[in-house]
Amino acid sequence: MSKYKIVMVRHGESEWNKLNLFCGWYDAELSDVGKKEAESAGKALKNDGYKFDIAHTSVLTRAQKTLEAILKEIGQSDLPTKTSWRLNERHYGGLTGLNKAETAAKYGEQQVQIWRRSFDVPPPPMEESHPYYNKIVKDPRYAKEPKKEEFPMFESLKLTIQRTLPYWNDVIVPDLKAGKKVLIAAHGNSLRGIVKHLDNMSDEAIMGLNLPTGIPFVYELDENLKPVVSMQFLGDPETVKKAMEAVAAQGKAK
Ligand code: DG2
Repeated sequence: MSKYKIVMVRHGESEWNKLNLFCGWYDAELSDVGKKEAESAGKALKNDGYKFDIAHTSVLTRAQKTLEAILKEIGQSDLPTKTSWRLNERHYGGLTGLNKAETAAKYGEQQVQIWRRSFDVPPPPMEESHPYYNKIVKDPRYAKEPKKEEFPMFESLKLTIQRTLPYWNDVIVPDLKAGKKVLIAAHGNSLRGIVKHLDNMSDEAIMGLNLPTGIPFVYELDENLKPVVSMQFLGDPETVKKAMEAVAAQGKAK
């Protein structure tokens, strides 16, 4: 029997999604399309009568602006919100800022597929000479956390899950167990990590999952936090399918 309900959403299209660049911890803004997607996500939630007690989001602007737009649409702009680097996108290391299609043309689509979707093969590290190294490492929002020794220079999905799951278990689950209605606005890969955990997906199965931007999805969980309803998108299935395929295709050489 369903005891808990949680809604998750990947942020709307970012400027770097639009340019098809590996983004990771680079703090890209939402594109105009992304702003519209965020508004539509809010409208879809409003149409279905959703109200929340708490929201969780990452440190990154694209997730926070998406959340803001959603909350505005549902008339809950003052909703208590917790922010954590643990919900950030996976750190794309040395790939950050590279064009996904150009990288596929250079290294092969198979290699890019491994970097984007394998469970435990990490991208190359972000070296100090990387053009975005200082912008990310010296960002004042990371002054307190993550600690120097846990600040990533690259992350596979496995490593992303290792830092996201403690937040799920220690912060989000207690909110659910306290009876709160929870909304998470985060990223393609931090959410894939949570989904893998909830649905107990194999390392192979998670490779095939591409989350679309700006389409909320719902999980209903039983008292043991096992899904009764898994990943139910608030959108028509054909649109969701096409949006997922478009994300998968970002790693194809042009
Ligand atoms: C994308 C995900 O993250 O990229 O970092 O480029 O969700 O923050 O837009 P998001 C990025 P893929 O893993 O789909 O290539």
